[in-house]
Amino acid sequence: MSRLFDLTGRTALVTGSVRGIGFALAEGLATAGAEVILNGTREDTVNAAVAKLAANGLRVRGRAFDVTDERAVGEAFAQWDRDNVHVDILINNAGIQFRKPLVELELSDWQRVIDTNLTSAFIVAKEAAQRMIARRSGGKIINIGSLTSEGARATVGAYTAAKGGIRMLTRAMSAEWAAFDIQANAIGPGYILTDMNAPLVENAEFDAWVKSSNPSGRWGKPDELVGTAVYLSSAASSYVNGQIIHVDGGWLAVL
Ligand code: GCO
Repeated sequence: MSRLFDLTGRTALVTGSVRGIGFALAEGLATAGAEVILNGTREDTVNAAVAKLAANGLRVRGRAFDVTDERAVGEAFAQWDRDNVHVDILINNAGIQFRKPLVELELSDWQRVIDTNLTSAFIVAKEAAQRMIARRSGGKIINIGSLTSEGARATVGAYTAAKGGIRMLTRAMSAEWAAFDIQANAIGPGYILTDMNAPLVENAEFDAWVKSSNPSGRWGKPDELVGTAVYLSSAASSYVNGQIIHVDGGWLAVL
C-alpha cells in the first residue's frame, strides 16, 4: 500500500514555495520521496528555504524566477533540460492576494493578481506538459485553487476571478493532457494560517466568521494540505483528472 503514495524517483517543482502553503507542500512531497525544486522570486529566500529542508536530509534544490515571466520560465526549464532534470510533478502554488473593492481596483493591480494567480499556471504547466508529452513519461499537475474557486467574497474580486479560472483551467488541462497520462487536478485550501492571511487572523470579526463558517470551527494549517498533495502527486490518483479537492474543514459542504 505504501508504494502507492511513494514519490521516490520523481522530481517535483513547487512554485511560490519559500513560505506558507508552498513550503509545506514542498516539504511534504520531499518527505514522500520526491526530489523537490523550490521556487520564489528572490534568490536569498529560495536559498534559505532550500537550506532549511536540506538540513533535514530532504533532497531539494531551488531556482529563483518570476512565474509570470514567460522567458524566465522557459530559461528555467531549458537549464533543467541541460541538467537532465525532468519535472514529473508540478504544483502551481504561486499566488498573491490584493484586497480592494472592484470599483476602486486599478487595472494594474487586477492584472498583477490575474498574472500571478492564473496566467502563471498556464505558462509553467505549458513548459512542463510539453516535456512530459515529448518524453512519453506522463506526469502530475496540481493547481492551487481556493474557496473562491466556488464562491465569491467581497473585496477580493481579482483573486476570485483568478481562482475560478484555476478551477476551469484544471479541467481544460485534463481535457487535453489526460490522453498523455498527465493527471491535472486542483486543491482548494480553506482559510489557512499563512502570512498572506495574517491580517485576517488578527481581525477578530473575520477570525470569528472563519471559525463559524466551517464545521471544524477553526483555521486550517499548511501541513493539513500535504496529504492531498501527495495523493494527487502519486500513483494513487492515476485515474483522477480535472478534479478540485477542497481541504476546507467542511466549509463548502454545509449551509
Ligand atoms: C481572503 C483570503 C482567501 C483565502 C483562501 C480561501 O482574503 O479571502 O486570502 O483568499 O486565503 O483563498 O480559500
